[in-house]
Amino acid sequence: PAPRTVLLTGAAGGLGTLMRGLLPAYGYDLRLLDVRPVEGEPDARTVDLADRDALREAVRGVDAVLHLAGISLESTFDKILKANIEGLHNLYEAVREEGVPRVVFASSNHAVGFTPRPVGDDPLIPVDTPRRPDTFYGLSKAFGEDLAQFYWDKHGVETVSVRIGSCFLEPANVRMLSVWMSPGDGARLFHAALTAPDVGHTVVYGSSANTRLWWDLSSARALGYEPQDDSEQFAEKLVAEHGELDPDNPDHTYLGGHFCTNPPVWPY
Ligand code: NAI
Ligand code: 15L
Repeated sequence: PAPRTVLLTGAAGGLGTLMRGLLPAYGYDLRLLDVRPVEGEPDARTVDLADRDALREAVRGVDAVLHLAGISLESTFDKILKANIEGLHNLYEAVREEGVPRVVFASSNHAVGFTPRPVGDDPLIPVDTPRRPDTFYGLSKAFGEDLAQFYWDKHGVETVSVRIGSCFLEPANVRMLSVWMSPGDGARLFHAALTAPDVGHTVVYGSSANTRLWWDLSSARALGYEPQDDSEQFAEKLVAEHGELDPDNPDHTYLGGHFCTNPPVWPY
């Protein structure tokens, strides 16, 4: 049966806000959770991923968890350890104990950020490319994918790990022309990840069908995802502003872009 009640963690964040706007149209009844209050949502649960009891209560009775909560930029190892590594373990323990069948995990392109971007006729980057995290943040996403595999093999909890590119209203730079996921395609992909049968643990890249794509979307398409958008509509303006990808610029060498050299830092 298609999941109906979904716990959306990280509901106060940028992607959480976009998805709580878009996913109800697919028939989901969203239960919201974040460590911060969620604006305009008095019923949202204010819960830290460190709080195992509250997590267990939050996942009770849901059909799936869309897990977006956590530190979404670079930080100290200690902070990443708490929120993204221990926090993820706490969530999966709650899911296992309460018998929730599926998690959709917001992984990131930064789990493979030091992979050279394809140039010319290079093949698209496959999902089974060796992981090459570009930050402690990316390292926590690589751990998260392994944790998801472990909970499938050991406990039968299914996960789709989505290596999200850049999900914002518009791509903000030339690199994002390759990795952009429109919010509409984000909702389509999460819906596919929540509903496709027998996913075990599946890793997919999360982006639109961009003309300048760097990675292989076939595992996402195999879930039933049909992207509708292409960042190319923004290319002329962005290229005029910033120029094409410069092969001498280290920020343009790797998939993870400036996360490899000078990552944006989590402000809290
Ligand atoms: P965000 O930083 O706007 O939202 C993350 C949310 O998680 C925040 O509202 C924050 O309060 C919450 N959070 C942080 N620590 C928490 C804790 N200990 N307990 C409970 N809640 C906690 O990030 P954004 O952009 O919305 O991303 C959502 C998820 O998707 C993150 O896991 C991020 O790593 C991942 N992602 C996002 C991408 C994007 O393009 N937006 C790209 C790749 C991955
Ligand atoms: C991420 O993983 C970040 O959470 C998001 O804020 C973007 O910076 C994105 O990657 C990106 O690579 O553009």
